[in-house]
Amino acid sequence: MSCHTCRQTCHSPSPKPKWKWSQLFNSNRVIPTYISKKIPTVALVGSPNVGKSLLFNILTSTYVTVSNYPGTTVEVSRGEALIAGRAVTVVDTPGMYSLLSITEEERVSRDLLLRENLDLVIHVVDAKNIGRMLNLTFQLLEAHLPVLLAVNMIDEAEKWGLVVDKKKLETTLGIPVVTMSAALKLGIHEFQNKVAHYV
Ligand SMILES: Nc1nc2c(ncn2[C@@H]2O[C@H](COP(=O)(O)OP(=O)(O)OP(=O)(O)O)[C@@H](O)[C@H]2O)c(=O)[nH]1
Ligand SMILES: [Mg+2]
Repeated sequence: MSCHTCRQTCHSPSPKPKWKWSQLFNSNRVIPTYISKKIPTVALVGSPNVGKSLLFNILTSTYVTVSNYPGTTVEVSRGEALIAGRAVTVVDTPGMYSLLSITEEERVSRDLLLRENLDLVIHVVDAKNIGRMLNLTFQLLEAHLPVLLAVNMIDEAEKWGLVVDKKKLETTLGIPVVTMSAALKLGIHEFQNKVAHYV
């Protein structure tokens, strides 16, 4: 029987739906960013006294919480920031010299780095002691973490007559580098743009 030719005796096929359920789950569909994207998390890590907390305070102006890291008495600050128009969660970690942790603070920072699904790890270093501090950069890279190197305290380095070759660092390390002075708010704009770009 040729159903499509016999119009009286045949049931006409059920009308085609105008849309399919599969269209709702089509990965190519453009979903508004406020539904599809989670807020990225970035962590500020580095040796003690390099300016992590000062940078954290500059970035996070709205909502900040300070709490003990689970099972420890070590405080970790988290804050919401609007970086170059992007909402970002920023974590200020306790000072650490190495991923091979010795102190409780270092253990907390290491656990935080390895357990949290961070979108960007901002390694803050003191421009005056950059050679010594790059050791941690290599460890972070070996741990396959997405690293941005923030060479801070450039104001003090310049007073000492030190010049940081940002481009050379970038090409040698293969990661983004920014030079800045959190205290003088120099290079903050470029820093924010780079963070927003890499998250
Ligand atoms: N001259 C100068 N001083 C800075 C700069 N950034 C931070 N400082 C100063 O360095 C000191 C240490 O800064 P913090 O932000 O507390 O350092 P930290 O990395 O959080 O230190 P820990 O919490 O101990 O790991 C403070 O007195 C800051 O004002 C900078 O770019 N230039
Ligand atoms: Mg601090």
